[in-house]
Amino acid sequence: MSHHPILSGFHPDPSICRVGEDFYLVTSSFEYLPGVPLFHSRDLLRWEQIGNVLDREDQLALPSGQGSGGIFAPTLRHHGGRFWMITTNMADVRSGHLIVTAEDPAGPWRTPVHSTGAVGIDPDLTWDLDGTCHLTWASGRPEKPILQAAIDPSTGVLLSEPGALWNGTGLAHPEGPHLYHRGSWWYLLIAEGGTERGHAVSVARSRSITGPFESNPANPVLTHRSSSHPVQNTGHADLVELPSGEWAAVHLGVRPRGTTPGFHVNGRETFLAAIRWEDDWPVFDEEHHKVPESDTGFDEDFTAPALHPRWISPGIHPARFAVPATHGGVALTAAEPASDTDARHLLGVRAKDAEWEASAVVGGGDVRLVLRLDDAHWAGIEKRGASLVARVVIGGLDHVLAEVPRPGHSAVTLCIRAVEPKPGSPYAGGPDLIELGHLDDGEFRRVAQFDGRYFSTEVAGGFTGRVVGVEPLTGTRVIRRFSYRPGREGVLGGLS
Ligand code: 6LW
Repeated sequence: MSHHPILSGFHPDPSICRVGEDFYLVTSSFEYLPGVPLFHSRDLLRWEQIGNVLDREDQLALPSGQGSGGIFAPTLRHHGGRFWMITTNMADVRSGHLIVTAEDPAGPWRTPVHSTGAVGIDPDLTWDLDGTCHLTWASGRPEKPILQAAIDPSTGVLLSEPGALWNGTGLAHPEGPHLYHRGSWWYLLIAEGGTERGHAVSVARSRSITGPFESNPANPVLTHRSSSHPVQNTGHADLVELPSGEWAAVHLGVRPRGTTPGFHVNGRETFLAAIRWEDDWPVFDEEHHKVPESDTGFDEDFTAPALHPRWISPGIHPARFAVPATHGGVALTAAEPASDTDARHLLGVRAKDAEWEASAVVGGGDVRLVLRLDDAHWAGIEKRGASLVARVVIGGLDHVLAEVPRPGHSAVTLCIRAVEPKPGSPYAGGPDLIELGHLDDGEFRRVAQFDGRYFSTEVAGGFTGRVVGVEPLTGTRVIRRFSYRPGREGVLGGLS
């Protein structure tokens, strides 16, 4: 298996569909807005983000502080000349799943309808050969974990009583169901074991989309549990048939580093596998595709008329507080009342690499460049008045690591780096070392450093991953430029 994800950074619960020669993929987004990032590819290896499905307030509004609530696993399908996306807003889970549709995947997507009466997570839409649409989802109830009902996807109205479809193989948390038709079989693919180190994918088949389903004797068909594989937690897969008639799978995985239990910091990422069919059962071939390292670096001067879809904010659409600045850059207006610890108006991007450097050229006023897992696990370098303040918040701990005079010139380049810890150093057991500082004529000047394990999922918990971005602390502050550079280019070497 290529150890490189096709989507690095926190892009969990992938769902894929194909129209002609074009592949489209969505992932879950939790507390961040816009929700459900959407990607396009023609070779399954290189993906470009073409938007976010839930990019308007009339589609999705999330109260702040959702953390790993908000938008859970989506399913993306194409039927009847239209794209369909279904997911669950955990802040409104009792209303049922949220369904939107569009002709153009880049949008606009319609205002959602809800599958009232179908309560749970991980919804899937599949059309039977007679055109009937079936909603299948995870109930969260161990006695009937996977449920199904016929549905009108344009209204969300259930057209049959929900019924139990399959209980899985007995592992914990049967979820993430998807259905596929091949030959004379219907296949039901699920995730089991929980999204941690025991994660797995299992499959059953039936002559009918409504079952009864028989379990594959070779289950699980994908897992890395109890292995030394560098990619762990593999599970939550979705299959797609290629124009050639071959099949492929996308699934989530994590890349832990450091001492036991291993710390993954960039969330659950999306990986690719080929599918072979043996005795009419799918077999995951993880060695087939050679996935290249993705080019994750970018420089943003905010001159484009609209923000790039990579920009996200917890609990608020970025357009609510980020507007083009008069003389270039982007103007970010602080929340009122601001919070001294919680992200209220953070404009951020997903961290995607083992080593990276993020920098922001900021004008006057108080701003924070922050590396964040959630409101209780973040490290920041703040420009406050005449000082630069390096600070960490971990659980109830809120600690200033160091404070130094800020550089004299009007624009300051705040900088955070994630670097491999030096062997034998006090940080060697962690996944990385977080360095907080600023760039002075391109040279990194460190103000403080901290063990990166405290900004990992194994410490913080949750379903997201690291996000790095800028938060205005007071008033309206201009970010003239933001750059993210992966460390593999060697640009981080040799700096203090
Ligand atoms: C997702 C479910 C899961 O909906 O976690 O562990 C939820 N698996 O499939 C959030 O990713």
